[in-house]
Amino acid sequence: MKNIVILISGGGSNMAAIVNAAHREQWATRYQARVAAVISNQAAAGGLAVAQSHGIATDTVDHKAYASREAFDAALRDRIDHYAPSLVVLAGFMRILTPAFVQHYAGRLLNIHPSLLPAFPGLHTHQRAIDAGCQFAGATVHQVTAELDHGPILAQAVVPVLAGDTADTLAARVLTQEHLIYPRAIAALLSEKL
Ligand code: NHR
Ligand code: GAR
Repeated sequence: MKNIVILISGGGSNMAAIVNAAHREQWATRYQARVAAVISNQAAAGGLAVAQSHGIATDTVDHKAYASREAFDAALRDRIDHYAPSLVVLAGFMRILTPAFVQHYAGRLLNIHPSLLPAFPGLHTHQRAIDAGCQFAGATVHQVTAELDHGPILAQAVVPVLAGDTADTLAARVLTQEHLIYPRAIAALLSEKL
């Protein structure tokens, strides 16, 4: 069985979309793959309870308990490797990862970023898209490399920016598309690896 470990920081709706797709599409029989664990850097992340309700193992590695990014990443890596993952999936994970961490998972580390990369890497993507006068916004699934939000693109979805949009209304429109493309991109990757 191939193990998928999902890293979250918050509500975990992308994580839930992946878990639901894995269940609905029977990834276990189709791809010999399952979501083995959900790990958060925030003990209060709402997604942890959602994962537990699906019988998925959960863990917290609190970045505030570590003196440096390197120390946090080493602890996070230990916790992740406990599950011997074939794939590590960032889903609303909010800590920048060190080059050593990224290197350790090279080729098996994915992220979903809420913009049409290469536009708007980093934070506050929706406000930046509105401020720039963009007529379209969206989300990008990409492989994670040491350079933030710059890895090879696996999937994208586009939504319109509508008159009167705020960062929140645009984020909600983008998020509905994230829930479609992230499970699909992971399934495509799993079937490719068979
Ligand atoms: N790490 C690497 N090396 N490469 C990427 O492409 C990464 C990454 C870690 C996370 C997700 C990313 C996003 O999709 C991601 C991609 C957090 C920040 C950030 O500035 C930026 C981008 C992303 C995630 N984080 C602050 C930090 O100091 C903390 C912000 C907070 O806690 O709210 O780490 O957008
Ligand atoms: C998603 O929109 C995701 O793309 C974004 O945070 C949201 C998490 O929602 N990720 C980032 O901004 C990473 N810096 P979720 O917790 O409900 O999946």
